[in-house]
Amino acid sequence: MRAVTTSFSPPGRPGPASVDVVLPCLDEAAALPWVLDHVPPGWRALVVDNGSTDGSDRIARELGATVVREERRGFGAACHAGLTAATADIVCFCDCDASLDPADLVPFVHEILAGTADLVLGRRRPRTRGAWPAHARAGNLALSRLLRRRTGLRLRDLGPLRAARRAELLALGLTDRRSGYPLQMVVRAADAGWRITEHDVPYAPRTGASKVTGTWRGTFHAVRDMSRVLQEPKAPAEVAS
Ligand SMILES: Nc1nc2c(ncn2[C@@H]2O[C@H](COP(=O)(O)OP(=O)(O)OP(=O)(O)O)[C@@H](O)[C@H]2O)c(=O)[nH]1
Ligand SMILES: [Mg+2]
Repeated sequence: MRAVTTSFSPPGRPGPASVDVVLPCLDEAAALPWVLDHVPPGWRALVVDNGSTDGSDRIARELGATVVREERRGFGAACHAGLTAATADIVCFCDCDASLDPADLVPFVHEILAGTADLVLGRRRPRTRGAWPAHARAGNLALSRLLRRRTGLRLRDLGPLRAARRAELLALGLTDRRSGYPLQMVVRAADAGWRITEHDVPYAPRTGASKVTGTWRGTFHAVRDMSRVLQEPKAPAEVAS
């Protein structure tokens, strides 16, 4: 079983940091061994399962992960259940389909610990032509433009690989429980004045069957949920006392 704390600390910052990695999981039995093997030593893997029928929960448990059960379907419901269950200072998110390497989160966490960013995002760089369907890539680019109009942020992706501090994430009060969750996190963080950075990460073809952006139905729901998030009014600025 993996320990909860990790021994690294950035230069000039002594002491261990604790990191939990939230891994939303719906029928990812084939990908789980690779994903969990790439979680950096000392970090805790929180696999959030809701009704997988391929034994994902059992496999995750056998491989040493902590399994969180979330009855409600939806990507956001899974991510938020993981965030709520986390106890570490820093929480990371990573898809559980082996398209992204959890080890790529290490420099993200260093950046948070160094105090140079509040939210670090991975910009997906496809390794092969099939890794990221054209319609998903185009949709993501369009969303990035809308995000820029809404917040002024110049991001080139809204990637699912990310790191931030747990208490601050909870304080954002995220409400979306479906595909809009990752976008709502960025919009609210930007509105709250967070420093948000983006770094390239390799993006591989997923292991196992596509569920969201690889299908038209999934893409339709994602666009609908995200449009809703972008229509949310900006939270009123806090009155200085
Ligand atoms: N627990 C839980 N996990 C989910 C749910 N929907 C998606 N996931 C997981 O969230 C991660 C991202 O979903 P993906 O299906 O990879 O979505 P995507 O990357 O947009 O598209 P594809 O890879 O083409 O399916 C994966 O690890 C899924 O297993 C859900 O309703 N509940
Ligand atoms: Mg995927």
